[in-house]
Amino acid sequence: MAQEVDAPARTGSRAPVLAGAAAGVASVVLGAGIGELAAAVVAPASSPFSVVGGVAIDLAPAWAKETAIALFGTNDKAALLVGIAIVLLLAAAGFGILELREPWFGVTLFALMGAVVAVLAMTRAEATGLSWLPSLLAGLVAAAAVRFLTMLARGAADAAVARAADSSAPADEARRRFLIWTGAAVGAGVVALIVGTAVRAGTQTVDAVRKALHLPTPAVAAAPVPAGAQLDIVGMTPVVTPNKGFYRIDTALIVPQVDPTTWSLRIHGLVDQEVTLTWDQLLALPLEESWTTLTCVSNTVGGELIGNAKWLGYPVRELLARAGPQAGADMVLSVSIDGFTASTPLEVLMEQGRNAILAVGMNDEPLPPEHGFPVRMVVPGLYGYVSATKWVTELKVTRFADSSAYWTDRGWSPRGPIKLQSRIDVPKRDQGLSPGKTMIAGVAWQQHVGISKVEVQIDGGEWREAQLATAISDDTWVQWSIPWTAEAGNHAIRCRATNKDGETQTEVDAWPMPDGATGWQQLNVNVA
Ligand SMILES: Nc1nc2c(c(=O)[nH]1)N[C@H]1C(S)=C(S)[C@@H](COP(=O)(O)O)O[C@H]1N2
Ligand SMILES: [Mo]
Repeated sequence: MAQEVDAPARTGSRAPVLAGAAAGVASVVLGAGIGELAAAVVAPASSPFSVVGGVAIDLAPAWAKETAIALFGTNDKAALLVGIAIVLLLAAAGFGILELREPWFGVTLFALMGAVVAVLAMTRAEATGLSWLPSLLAGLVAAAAVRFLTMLARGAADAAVARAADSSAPADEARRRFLIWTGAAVGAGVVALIVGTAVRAGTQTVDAVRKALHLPTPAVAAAPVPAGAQLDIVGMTPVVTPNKGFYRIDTALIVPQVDPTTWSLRIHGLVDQEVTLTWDQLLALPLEESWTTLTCVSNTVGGELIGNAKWLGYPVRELLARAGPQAGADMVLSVSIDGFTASTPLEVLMEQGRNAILAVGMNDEPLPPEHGFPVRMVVPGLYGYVSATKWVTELKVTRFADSSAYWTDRGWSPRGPIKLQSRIDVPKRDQGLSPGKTMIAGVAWQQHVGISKVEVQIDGGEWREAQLATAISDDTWVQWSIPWTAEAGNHAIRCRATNKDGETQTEVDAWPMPDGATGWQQLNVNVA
């Protein structure tokens, strides 16, 4: 009997594993909450979660990004954060169990974890002088909490043993104390997390500045959407994508908050003279409107990472001409405030007939924050990863041989002209169809080349030519439709486009990696 009482008093090994795990989890929730709250106050772009997430995004191999987008689409960021939270909770449970067995081990691991994330925070493009603080604080708070909670857990275990030996010993007082403090740690952590998120949304947002903005009247207005560009077919994709529904792809876990009054663009590198442009200077220039359809290189055949908007901006070629690109330069590396970069061929940006712009407006509004406010690049005919830099602050004139961009370093092609593609939008994949007359319709695109023909094939039969709607321009997608008398049964619908150079979309399937997907979309429908 005496032995049984002694053993736990010395080492606490009687305390159940579950108590250690609970202590660890509660400690990390408290630490993370305090860390996020501290970040909201001192370094909003360096919250511990966004640092870890940012590092994970930058280190992730290309196939992992592809898989994430394939599985979660534009919810890939939420999925990443949930993944990080799960890993963190599991690790914390382990640290708690360890601390219970071997005092100071869990404490050390939590403190170390905080220190590592603090160091990582200082390596990020968003780093400011205090970016290390939130993560270090998070680690230290979690370390202190796990020390305290495991001491309570040990006390509870000892009390239980003592009570088993002597039924007159005090009841579950120690156990209650452990549970109350563990619950309090979780509660305080969750509250800190919520308050931190609210504080960040309140203080960091450029929304107020953006809402108060009035963009200048364009010097060159875009022609209105031609009558007949939008097919009147139920379920048809809008030919102009509303800003709210526009696909979003970027590596930013927290949307960069860039104040236009402090924004500037620096053009440097292989140029005769460096040029710096402020927001006021940019808005004072004769701005031009243009219609351009953006497409992501990660878009799979039949995918939805494509959208069309009316952009307002200033031609990049005019700004580059001021700087004077030097002989030998063949690339412009556009740099975002968050460290993202894109490599665009210099000759494409200098082309007279190409609406390659520094955009400030999207569909008659200032750019939405998640689409690059205050300034981004838009280049018709190139995938977004090599042209459409959001929150852009720098244009470095250089050579493909000397510099490489964010995705090129991760295995994607340095150049990314958009490939010829077409998509079936109606009927919808899961739409029930009854036998009889119906319409098949969709969109086709190869920006800056243009579409001359779309054909549709049912069940491997003859290719029939669809009717093209009026295109807004060769820089946008175009809608198409074809009538079909559907008979009962299962059917396979395929489509393929031909561009204005006379080339027809290849049947050969290719994955998005490294320079864009190819192949014919096939939609299987059941008519009953
Ligand atoms: N700063 C920054 N700009 C970026 C990216 C990014 O990750 N960071 N992604 C690019 C990619 S891959 C695409 S497809 C387009 C998408 O623009 P959107 O989100 O406005 O649709 O932005 C481009 N610009
Ligand atoms: Mo993209």
